[in-house]
Amino acid sequence: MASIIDLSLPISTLLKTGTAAAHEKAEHSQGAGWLTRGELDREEYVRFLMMLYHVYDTLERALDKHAANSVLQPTYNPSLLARTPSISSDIAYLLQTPESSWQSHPIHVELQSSPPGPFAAYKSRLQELADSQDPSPLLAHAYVRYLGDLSGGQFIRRRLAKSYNLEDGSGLSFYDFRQLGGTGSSTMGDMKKIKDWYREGMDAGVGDNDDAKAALLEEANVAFELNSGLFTTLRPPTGSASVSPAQPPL
Ligand code: VER
Repeated sequence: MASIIDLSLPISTLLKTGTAAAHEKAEHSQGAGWLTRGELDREEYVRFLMMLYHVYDTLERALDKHAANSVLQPTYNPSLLARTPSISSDIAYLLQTPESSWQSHPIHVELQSSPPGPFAAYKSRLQELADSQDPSPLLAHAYVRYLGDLSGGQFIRRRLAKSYNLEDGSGLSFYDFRQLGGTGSSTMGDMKKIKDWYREGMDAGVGDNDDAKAALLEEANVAFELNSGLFTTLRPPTGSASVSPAQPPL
């Protein structure tokens, strides 16, 4: 049953309540389970990071390009939020290659030559918004990724550290954030402060614009769908009972 949406609420509240069902679906998908339980084969986790690298690269270039947009400007803070550089350094660490050369690794070459449909769809949607007259729906994409990384990401980090032997923190910089207004690493309390700052920024940028609120809510649900799509591209863990037939070696 369609729920009634009260557009007088601030966008931060609308996004949280209006994407709760899509969050539930993404969180409980098979691929999310493999990821969060640290069950993905190490190479498959790297392949997932490579897809995220391109998603963030497309998103963050678009946010740079439209930094002055009034809806996007209050939450535009690449030195705090940008994930492209940290994902690149994690991939290089996990593959034990210099950062300048992971893009020629066979896993990446395969991803580029035959990109899975949902991965291509995610990048296309972001590029379409980057190129459009009204790029403000990019805020919905930034919200879905960054607030997710600042929330569930911290739980995932602990599981990955155990599974892939990364307990000294190397290879996990994707999940690290600087403190708001500082240079040190964020604790969970600092992450909450960043999330509150982000919500305030969204509310300030969107204000009382009901059309913008409705468009952002719709786009945030699209963003969750695109993330669920990415999870469907994950190859089952080779130790899993659901591997049938056996996966070819990477
Ligand atoms: Fe979510 N998430 N999440 N999440 N998340 C929280 C908040 C939150 C969790 C846990 C939590 C995704 O998946 C997971 C998102 C976005 C996303 C908690 C709070 C787990 C354990 C998983 C498992 C994979 C995914 C896939 C996404 C989107 C890419 C957002 C945007 C938020 C903030 C909600 C808000 O507005 O406060 C414990």
